Amino acid sequence: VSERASGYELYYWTGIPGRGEFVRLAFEDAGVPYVDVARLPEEEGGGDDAVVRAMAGELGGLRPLGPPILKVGRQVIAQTANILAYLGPRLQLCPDEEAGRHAALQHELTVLDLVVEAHDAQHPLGPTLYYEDQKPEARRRAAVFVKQRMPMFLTYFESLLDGRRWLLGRSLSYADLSLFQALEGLAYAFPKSFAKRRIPRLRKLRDAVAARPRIRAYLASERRLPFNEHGLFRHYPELDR
Ligand SMILES: N[C@@H](CCC(=O)N[C@@H](CS)C(=O)NCC(=O)O)C(=O)O
Repeated sequence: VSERASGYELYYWTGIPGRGEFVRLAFEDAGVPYVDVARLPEEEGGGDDAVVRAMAGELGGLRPLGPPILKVGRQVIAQTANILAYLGPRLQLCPDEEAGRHAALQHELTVLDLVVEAHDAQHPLGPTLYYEDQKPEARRRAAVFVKQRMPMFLTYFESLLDGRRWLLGRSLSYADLSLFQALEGLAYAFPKSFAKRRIPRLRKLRDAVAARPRIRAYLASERRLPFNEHGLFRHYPELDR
């Protein structure tokens, strides 16, 4: 199947893994081709302008507030968890039955809550101010994040994995891939605090995802964007104490 023929078009900013990465990991693990539209050459319709146009409603359908945005035929779907709930059964990355689908979505939303708190720990006054303009507030909020909130989320996920390989049991779901990405992000942003957590099952899950053949190939490819100080997870050593 050529990328175009699979019909999946992802719109996300070019310079950061961000929330687009949760969607990419699902496609990559499933081995289903997708077009990462903004990362095409500009003469082929790529560039961040493609995302801006999608946010302006040029794809049709419901106008999304922000990326990631998925276009499938004439359907346009936004909100990370919503995109994954749509893709889950189609990519065989969650159970088909209703209870299982909602369990996967519940885990996904919890992972994304953690992601938002990690981001907000570094931007407590909101995303419109630069980190440099909210450093004292970030120092206070990040201290609470690494001491209380991050451990609370990690302990919760660790306890879910008691006697299970994946969040839903024997089969991997898109929520496991997202949890992997959240753990990678926390290890990047708060390396010292993260290293101190006693979370053997989560570390095993992280290694198990990274070792999946398609994910391993993806992580080694140029498609995988490194974390950096423009994204959701940033490394500011002064906030990692
Ligand atoms: N809850 C939404 C959040 C979407 C969102 O905030 N996207 C960011 C990029 S990660 C964005 O650029 N939003 C547009 C803006 O804030 O201008 C989701 O999970 O998709």
